[in-house]
Amino acid sequence: MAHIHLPPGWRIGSGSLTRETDYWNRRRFIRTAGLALGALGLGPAACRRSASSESATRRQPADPLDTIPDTPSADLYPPSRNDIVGVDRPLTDRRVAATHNNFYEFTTEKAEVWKNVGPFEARPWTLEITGEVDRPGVFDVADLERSIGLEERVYRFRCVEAWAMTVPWIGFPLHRLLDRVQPLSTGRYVRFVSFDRPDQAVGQRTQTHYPWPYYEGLRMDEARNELTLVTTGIYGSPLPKQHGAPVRIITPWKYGYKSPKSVVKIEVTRERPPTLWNDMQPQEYGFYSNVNPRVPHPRWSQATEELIGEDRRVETLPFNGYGEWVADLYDEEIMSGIT
Ligand SMILES: Nc1nc2c(c(=O)[nH]1)N[C@H]1C(S)=C(S)[C@@H](COP(=O)(O)O)O[C@H]1N2
Ligand SMILES: [Mo]
Repeated sequence: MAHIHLPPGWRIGSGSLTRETDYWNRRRFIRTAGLALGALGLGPAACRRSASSESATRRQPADPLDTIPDTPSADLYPPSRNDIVGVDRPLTDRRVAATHNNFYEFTTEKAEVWKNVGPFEARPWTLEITGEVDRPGVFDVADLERSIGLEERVYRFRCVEAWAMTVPWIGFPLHRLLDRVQPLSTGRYVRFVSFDRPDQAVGQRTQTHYPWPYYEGLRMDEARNELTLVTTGIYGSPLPKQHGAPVRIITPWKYGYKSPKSVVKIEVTRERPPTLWNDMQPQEYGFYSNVNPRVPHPRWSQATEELIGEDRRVETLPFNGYGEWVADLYDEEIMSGIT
């Protein structure tokens, strides 16, 4: 089968490509006409934008690390490291991580995301917390960082495409935030919604076959697990925009797409919320999406992974190595297939 839109360096073993985008790129190829019309329809928005003032941050960044927004809570960085979770791998190079991103609101080209985030205004930022909670509210992210406090945690991170990195995230456990809003006993799941700003995110304008905004979800016990991190920084600094500034979720035992970036809303729900990748491709992406070397993706093996920037492959660990923290949350049925 012909693969369209090949990025360099992502052929694995058999020559099959391990990309979440493949399916949709094939569809896009077929639907070129429709896409072109979609792009034309965005003319007026583009005109409006060029009329507004072009500040330095809106231009194409000169450097991949030139994408950290002005952060009112910058004085909190770097916080001290919390070592309750050990890690046995060297840290991924900071620049490698900052130039190898999945953030489809901008582009599906990993190496190009940082070049496209200039117009994205990531600070100031508010997070709405709503749904089955006693004290819903709209919270300023800098206020949350200051009042809850920050810590650094080094976690392995595993994308479903079989690449992995090891990075020092900064943030606080999601359970601390949930305690603030006091979920009701009817709240059994947590839903996350990313931003919807086509005027600031070129991929949201041009890739109209994705159901923006990005949405994800966790079961309440997963959300309250000690490992689940509300993440506002990486490598000692606030998050660069390409990593999901100013606030994203990290669940290190799950495939990377369960870590929504630039989240604007957290909703506690009674029912299991739909998730973007599961809605688009249920045969390939489930709700739980725990890292599991036993269950291959329909288009590639999950037995090993490539450490980005290191040019080597290692065996994939069940739950990405975090089984002692999370294995008891799941039964065999959840772990036996694409769930
Ligand atoms: N809003 C949003 N969140 C997202 C994505 C995305 O495209 N949009 N991609 C996901 C995927 S597939 C991965 S692997 C990680 C990548 O995070 P990183 O670029 O910081 O390494 O972000 C996840 N969160
Ligand atoms: Mo991913």
